[in-house]
Amino acid sequence: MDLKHYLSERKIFVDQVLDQSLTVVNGPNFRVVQAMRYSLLGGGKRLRPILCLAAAEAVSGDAVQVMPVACALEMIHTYSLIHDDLPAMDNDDLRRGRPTCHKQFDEATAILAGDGLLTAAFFVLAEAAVQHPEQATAYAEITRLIAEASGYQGMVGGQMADLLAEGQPSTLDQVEAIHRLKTGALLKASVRAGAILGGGSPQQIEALTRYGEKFGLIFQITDDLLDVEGESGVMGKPTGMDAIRQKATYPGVLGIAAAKSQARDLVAGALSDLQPFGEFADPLRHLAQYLLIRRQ
Ligand code: GRG
Repeated sequence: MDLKHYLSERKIFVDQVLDQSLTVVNGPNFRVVQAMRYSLLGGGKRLRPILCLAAAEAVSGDAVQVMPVACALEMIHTYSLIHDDLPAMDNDDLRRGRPTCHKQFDEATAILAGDGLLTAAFFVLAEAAVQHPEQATAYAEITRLIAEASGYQGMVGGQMADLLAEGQPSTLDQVEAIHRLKTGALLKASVRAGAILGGGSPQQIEALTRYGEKFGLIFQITDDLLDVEGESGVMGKPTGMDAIRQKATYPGVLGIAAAKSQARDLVAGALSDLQPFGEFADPLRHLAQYLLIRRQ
């Protein structure tokens, strides 16, 4: 299959629905919606929505029904990037090739834009349950899953641990524990949510969740490697920042060669999780392999 074509088709679909899900307003809330749209619609690979769609497709599910979940995942991811870029956290000026939200607007607006996107995500999930009462239990289960993955038991908890680990010597176990929460939890939840809403059997949901867990780790290892070896022009953000901030990273604790080898082993494991699935899981197979060669 042509992964590039698949990714660009899905990205167009996701971008259209995101655009419709957050329309321009003329009221007193104009500025915060403008900032939310600036960050939400200003680029990004749409990896979490695409993983969710691809997992639903792997169990022969309906992509349209999954779209509210895909949108919610991207809203939560974008909120996390806006807040991560703030001066109180990573203090970054560039994101997705453009000024970060607080640079384009101001800090207070960026905090509110992040808050607005986080709450909008849960509005979109609840609205889907209201509009599709026959699927209300599935949407409720997914809402719980996404809340857990993005909150203190997941991404927020991982971000806290990551900040605390700055400048401290770390072991591989510590790095893995941080990244399972900070980045891995939402990626894993993206796959699991697609599998649940797509109507997968319990065995299929568990197999895809194992795939999603490995995907999260591979993503973070390759993200850390890109920070060392990537080109900032291609990535739309500065590189070399992990070393400057003394972050806990895979290449930092393992070295570059061993980090690459660990990523390759995890891809092999992810492919074996997909073994029981037919060709409908090809996008997930190619996505895992793509992580090893991605440049952004
Ligand atoms: C502020 C609660 C809170 C959490 C922030 C996700 C995160 C936690 C911080 C982002 C910092 C960072 C660069 C983490 C490395 C992994 C990561 C999430 C990279 C960005 O995700 P991509 O590559 O971004 O999917 P795009 O722009 O393509 O959507």
